[in-house]
Amino acid sequence: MLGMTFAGLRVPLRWCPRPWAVTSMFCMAEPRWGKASVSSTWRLLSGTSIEPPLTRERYGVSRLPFSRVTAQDLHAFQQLVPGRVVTDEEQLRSHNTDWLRTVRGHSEVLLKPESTAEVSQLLRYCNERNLAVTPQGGNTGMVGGSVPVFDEILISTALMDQVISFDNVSGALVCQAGCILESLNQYVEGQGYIMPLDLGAKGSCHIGGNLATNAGGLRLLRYGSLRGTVLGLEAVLADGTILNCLSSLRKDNTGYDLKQLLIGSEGTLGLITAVSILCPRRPCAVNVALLGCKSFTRVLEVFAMCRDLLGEILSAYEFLDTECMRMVQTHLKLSNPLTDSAFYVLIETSGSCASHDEEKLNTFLERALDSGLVTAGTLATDQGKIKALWALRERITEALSHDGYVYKYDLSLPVNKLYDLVAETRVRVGTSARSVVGYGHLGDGNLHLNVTADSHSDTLLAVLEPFVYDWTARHCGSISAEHGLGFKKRDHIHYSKSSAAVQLMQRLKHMLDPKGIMNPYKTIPSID
Ligand code: FAD
Ligand code: 2HG
Ligand code: ZN
Repeated sequence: MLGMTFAGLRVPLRWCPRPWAVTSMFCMAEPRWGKASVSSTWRLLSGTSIEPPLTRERYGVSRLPFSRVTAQDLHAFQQLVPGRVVTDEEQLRSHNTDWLRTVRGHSEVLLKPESTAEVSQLLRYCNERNLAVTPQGGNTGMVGGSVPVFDEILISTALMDQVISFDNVSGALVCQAGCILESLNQYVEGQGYIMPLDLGAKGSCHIGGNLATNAGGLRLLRYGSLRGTVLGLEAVLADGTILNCLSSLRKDNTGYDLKQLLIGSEGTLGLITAVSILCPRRPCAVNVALLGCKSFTRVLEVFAMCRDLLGEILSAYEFLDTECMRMVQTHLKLSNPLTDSAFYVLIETSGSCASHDEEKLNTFLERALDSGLVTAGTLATDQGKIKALWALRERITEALSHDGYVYKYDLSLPVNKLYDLVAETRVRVGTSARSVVGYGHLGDGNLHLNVTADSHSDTLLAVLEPFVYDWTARHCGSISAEHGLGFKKRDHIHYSKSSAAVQLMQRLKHMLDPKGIMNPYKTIPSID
């Protein structure tokens, strides 16, 4: 029986009789895949029911000269999607406001197509009439891209939720864009596979929305970005043209790879209607450890050690600071299984051979403790405990939304500089913020810097911006690692992209959507 010292205890690896609150538990765990219910993240998690001011008022935006919806338009929509034209103000309310409750439009109509043909007819009509449109999936986006700024027509993928095919030899899943990520994961799990992406919003976000934002999430370290795992997609362009690139081939170098244009385009180039995606095999041995570190330098050293000693079985390396832990404890009543630490690291391993993973994990944990890089830790033993550990990381966003108004920054930075920005921001804002927290996908070099305050304040915003963007550009980072630009960040694109790149984006946009009806005011600055 292997054993090791951890938090001063010598604990055999397969032995874990202690209650969850005890810090040292070394056991190989059941996979965490599966069982999770399709909870509505939107309903469960959004922090406050208070409506934000209208976007046009808070941000002083001018409406572009699109047509306004008339009774005749509503009649035409009824012909195209009978019984699926929503105009009731109460029903529209949650679709007009983002999950964070920071931006609000005033669309008067939401359309719910069920098929690609219906989307095509709707967009052709809107384009001819010069009516602006906002595609909407689960409305969990973080940058204000999923809700209208003015009265754009909402086109929801909620009723496009059918799996089209699944190849249980290759793992290629083809489905409509409105399938909820968590439902898809449950579906493919039944066949021995998992989805290549996972995020805290899985209970609400749609796979089409995931592609449209090129969502990263918790499995990117292992399975890579959607740009690699998406095999094909189908989209409808502004004029109603159906672009069928729904291939399930691993290799296809015939011409330009058009799907890549749509991935991460945030509804500005077309509406994604179907997706073909490669699912990895469900790993049969999954372990999750939560470790405490005294400093961020140690977090980095543990990461290097992890990569050396865990190699191919490392599937997530996430970090959170002590302020994040305080947030989930205070607002969500989650319990910290460790003694207080300045930093916490959540490590997941996934492999196909439990004994092999066990051996590797033993070596790693032993070294991490002996070297003093880690001060405390716990290894989850079963599905419930694995979920409890993940909750401490996954639910930070939700906890923050209970803390007040949240200023969010989602940055890619060289890992050795990553936490310096949090420390500098803390000093800079002083007492004008409630909290400044840092967490994220450290294994991917992705920092989530969040600042909470009593309410939205232009003064605090001016303290934060352009400081955060300048700092990021100076360190050769990206101002949008995984959430996109949406409404809130589009005018900051120049911090991360050259003028030549932005101009080419504008020309592509103009070519695909000459009237600019697709999600206006978002992602790239308009040409004028
Ligand atoms: P929406 O929010 O509805 O839309 C997002 C954007 O995509 C909008 O611009 C919209 O117009 C466009 N869009 C939506 N559907 C389509 C379509 N079919 N065709 C064209 N355009 C479309 N993101 C990460 O990257 N990593 C994370 O770890 C992560 N965790 C999160 C955790 C929580 C609790 C929350 C609330 C959000 C999180 N996000 C994360 C944000 C993330 O972008 C989304 O959750 C998700 O990818 C958006 O999907 P959605 O269906 O909700 O899209
Ligand atoms: C996460 O990694 C999400 O939890 C959300 O990307 C990050 O709320 C945030 O800033
Ligand atoms: Zn993230």
